[in-house]
Amino acid sequence: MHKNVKLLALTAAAGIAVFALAQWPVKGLFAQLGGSSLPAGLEAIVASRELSPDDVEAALKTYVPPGSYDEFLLFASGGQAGNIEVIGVPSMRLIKNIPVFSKDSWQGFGIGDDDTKRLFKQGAAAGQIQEWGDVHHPALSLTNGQYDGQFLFANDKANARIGVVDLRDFKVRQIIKNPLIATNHCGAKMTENSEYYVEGAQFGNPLPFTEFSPMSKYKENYRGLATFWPFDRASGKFVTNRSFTIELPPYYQDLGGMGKKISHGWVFINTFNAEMATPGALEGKPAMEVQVSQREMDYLHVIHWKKAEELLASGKLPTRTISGMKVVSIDQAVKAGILYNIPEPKSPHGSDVTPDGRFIVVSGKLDPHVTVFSFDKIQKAIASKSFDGKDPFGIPIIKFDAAVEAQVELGLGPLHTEFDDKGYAYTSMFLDSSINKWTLEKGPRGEKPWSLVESLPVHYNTGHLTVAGGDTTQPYGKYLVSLNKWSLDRALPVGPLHPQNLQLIDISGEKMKLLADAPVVGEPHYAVMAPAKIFKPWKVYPEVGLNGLTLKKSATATAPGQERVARNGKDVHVYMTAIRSRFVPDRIDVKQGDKVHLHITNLDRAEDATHGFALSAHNINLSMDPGLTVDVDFVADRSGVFPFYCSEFCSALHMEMMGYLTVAKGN
Ligand code: CUK
Ligand code: CUA
Repeated sequence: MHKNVKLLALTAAAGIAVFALAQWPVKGLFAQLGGSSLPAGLEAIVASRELSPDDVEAALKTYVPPGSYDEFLLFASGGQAGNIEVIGVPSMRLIKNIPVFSKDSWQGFGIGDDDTKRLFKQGAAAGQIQEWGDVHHPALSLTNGQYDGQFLFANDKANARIGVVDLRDFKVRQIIKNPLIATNHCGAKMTENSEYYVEGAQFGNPLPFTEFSPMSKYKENYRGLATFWPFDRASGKFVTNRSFTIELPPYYQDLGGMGKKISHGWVFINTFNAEMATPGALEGKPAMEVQVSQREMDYLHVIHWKKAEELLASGKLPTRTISGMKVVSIDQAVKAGILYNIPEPKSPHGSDVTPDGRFIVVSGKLDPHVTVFSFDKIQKAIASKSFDGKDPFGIPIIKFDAAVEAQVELGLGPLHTEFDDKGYAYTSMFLDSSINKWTLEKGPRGEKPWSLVESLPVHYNTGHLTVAGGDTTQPYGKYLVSLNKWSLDRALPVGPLHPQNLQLIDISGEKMKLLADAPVVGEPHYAVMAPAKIFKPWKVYPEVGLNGLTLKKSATATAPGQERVARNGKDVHVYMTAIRSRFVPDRIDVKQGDKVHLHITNLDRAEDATHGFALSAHNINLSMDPGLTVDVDFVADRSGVFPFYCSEFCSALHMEMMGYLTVAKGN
């Protein structure tokens, strides 16, 4: 069956080739395949759909026949939708949504269950539960600088939080909130062996942000920072009480590039607003966009975190505790030789380290070049104290000329850079709306070093781009996805809010080739892409009665035959099971004012036999994957009769999988 499909595709390609020979200028694929005969019908399809040879090639390259799988998985940030979308490449089909900071009623995430309540509580900001997030930078866990397929991390820019997704079941296990800062940005990048997740602040604020200080004291009292959160692979969690923070100036810390191989132990975080401007439009101040673009140069923070870690371990680096966080002051960091600045051109954004760890590529949004710094030169400059004075906070400024390796003129609005397996770099050009391919120190095909090779238009205003493995020590290459901010004419009109547009680009050949448009939900920022085969997710949970958050046997798991209702004063505990196609018990009779604790165990062991639990008028929908026990608490505060039912169509008798909650009037 499968073989036949492939055979058909091949014959189709060959057939189309003949047709193409007759109709269009012959190129690439068509030239190679010419001479075969065209199966009946295909010629008509190509003609009626007005497909060009390029279209047909793109179709054949992205087509994944029904029942077959994609080669890569793309984890794309959903931006202010607070989620991560899992997309198959090359088909660009959406395979899964992972809710991280925002609710998702399909997965019963945040729709009443106790586990999400606990998660959201971990992520409370200034004491308030936040039910959404702004995901910018997904990151995969690393072993020796390469994706290991175990964990996925995502930052929430809006609330300075980080979520951990366990890739055994593609679910969130932990949300942590940085108590010092209101917003974060850089982070989302792991050190080489997932020792630390590095979180950088975005907008300056007093430390902690819950302390008020007037704007007029911005320089004195506001700060930025970088927090190093140790990750414990065994428990799959951040060990928050072992974190350390390096205080930074109140410039806006932006993207960070993580050192690799020879530069392992260092992180390179760019900043903007070295002007330290503050808003005040009504007081006659220029707009922030004007104030923040005054200077020719901002600063790239160069941080030796490995040395900080060692000095902290031996008690040689003094810290103070703020809001429970261990903080190294700027002064101490400078004294210890773990913090430097390098000037970087106008409104920097991306900071990306080459796979060999030798170069750091930064892009100034208002500079037509990308600037390439050499790690080796940075080390020499530090050793020989090749400094250009200090910034207003006493941080030594490494001489630009002493650190720079090359400036490559690429065009307008360079943002982010990634690398392929052949030695090329690719930069997203926001203003030019293109992906620009360029050479590093060697042109893989004999091109000039440090020079633009090719520019491919994208639609439109690309933000990030991602190459498969493009931020690791060993990129896979083959595909590049451009994550575009505007879509304009790229999708059928569906109202003034357009879908965002991802574009798949084939980078395996000499020339880049645009293969597909893929509209998505939410603002796409960064994405990471890895071969599907490195992921080994469970098909069902390994045992029955697991708690979905701890993955340990739930204290409230209920075995078949053990279903019961246990009343203790006003607390009513219902130990329920779900199996195709019934709930036991299927009637819950309580009095108004009772507190109901439902504990539902899905006894099914079959793959995909998920049950839902939707309770009318109580804002509750649970999703119980096979093996899970899910808990929900609520007060039966209104009298009435409320049906509940399974909200997953699980069997022929799914419609009958229901019950009633009856609430008698209290007295
Ligand atoms: S940022 Cu969105 S395009 Cu938050 Cu990574 Cu550059
Ligand atoms: Cu269980 Cu439908």
